[in-house]
Amino acid sequence: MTSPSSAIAPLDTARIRADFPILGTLARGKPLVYLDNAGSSQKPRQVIEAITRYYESENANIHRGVHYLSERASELYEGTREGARRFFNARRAHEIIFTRGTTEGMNLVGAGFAQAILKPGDEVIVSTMDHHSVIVPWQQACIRSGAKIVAVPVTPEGELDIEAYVRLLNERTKMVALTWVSNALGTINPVRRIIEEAHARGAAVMLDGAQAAPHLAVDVQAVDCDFFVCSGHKMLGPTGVGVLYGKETWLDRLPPYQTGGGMIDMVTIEQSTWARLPAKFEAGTPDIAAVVGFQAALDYLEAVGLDAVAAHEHELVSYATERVAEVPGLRVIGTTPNKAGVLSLVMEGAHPHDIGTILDQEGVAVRAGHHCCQPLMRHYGLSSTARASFYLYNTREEVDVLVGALHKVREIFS
Ligand code: 7TS
Repeated sequence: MTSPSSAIAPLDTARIRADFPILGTLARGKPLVYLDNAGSSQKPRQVIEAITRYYESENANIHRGVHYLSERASELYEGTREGARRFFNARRAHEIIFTRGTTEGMNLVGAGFAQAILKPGDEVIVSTMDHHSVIVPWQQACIRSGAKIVAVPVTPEGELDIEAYVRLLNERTKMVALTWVSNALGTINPVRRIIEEAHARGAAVMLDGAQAAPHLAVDVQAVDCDFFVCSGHKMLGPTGVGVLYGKETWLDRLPPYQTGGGMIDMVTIEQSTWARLPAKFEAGTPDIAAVVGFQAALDYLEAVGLDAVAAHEHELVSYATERVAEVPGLRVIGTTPNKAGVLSLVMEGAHPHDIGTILDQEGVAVRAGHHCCQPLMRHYGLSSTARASFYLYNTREEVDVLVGALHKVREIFS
């Protein structure tokens, strides 16, 4: 595996764990070993307290009232927009749109392209390793607009076939929508190269950052993506909030996704004009408390440092990869050296759901299933895998518990 810079100090996991009340839970009578972080991360006290504080002393609707609380709530909400701008290094705060999460952001842009950009004969590129929340919105955008959808193939190690990608690009390609970090394999895709190749042919690029934002430092200007989406709940934040970043020039070209209060300029019974960015894409009352809590999550990640998080996960996944090799009949799916903290496993003679259930009896939480990546599973001739996914609060000792539990699975199914 490629090693992270040795200059990065190791994380103080004991101190970090003390911030996460849920990690003290007993699951099935055993200390919880939470390894379903790609599904959703746990929340530090700082996030939980920000949400409580909001409801106890800051709650009102935003952008509407002239009163004290409404001003306070609006300040907090817009403060997070600026916080997210800084966190992802967007040029302008109004290029940050709050959504419910990755899925909603992808649908917003897909629907806008179907309505305003895509024409019959145009092409959209996705990849075989993408999450359904990339594939399905773009597939539907293509069905609606008469454009054609094509997919970049995946190599046996679980990397994108970049030569095949370059061959798929042509002057009809309008959009390349891809997962930055695979939730099923952990593969970190070479997005800089992917974007350069797309831009050279005039295609826009939308990155699914659901698994990138929690685990590595994201700089949207440095990678030069046109759109980027992520989910707060996977990066220590609450459910109900996500970020859509879009370059101003692109967001200005897209029609609103939802209409109603807060997103208009002028309304008559027959027609309406739209507010400027970002309001144009934020119809109705958003999940204000979640946006407030999200800022506390960004602050937490910033204080720990994304480079330190990435190095910690790299260390854990390398150790886990070594240790699971001891378990007879166990195979890791996705073996590229350049991967984030995801370990997808299959075992001869044992169904992934059985693996998940037996691990659960040991207090170990993993996910078993297709991970919303059916085309990828089909590529491997599998219906599902058992997936352990790591985060900043996980430890080597927890990897040892996982490996011990996998040995039990082996005994039961041998
Ligand atoms: N893209 C990727 C790469 C993801 O991992 C997920 C969620 C999504 C998009 C969708 O995010 P949402 O917040 O809008 O639901 N992935 C997973 C997972 O791997 N297990 O549960 C959810």
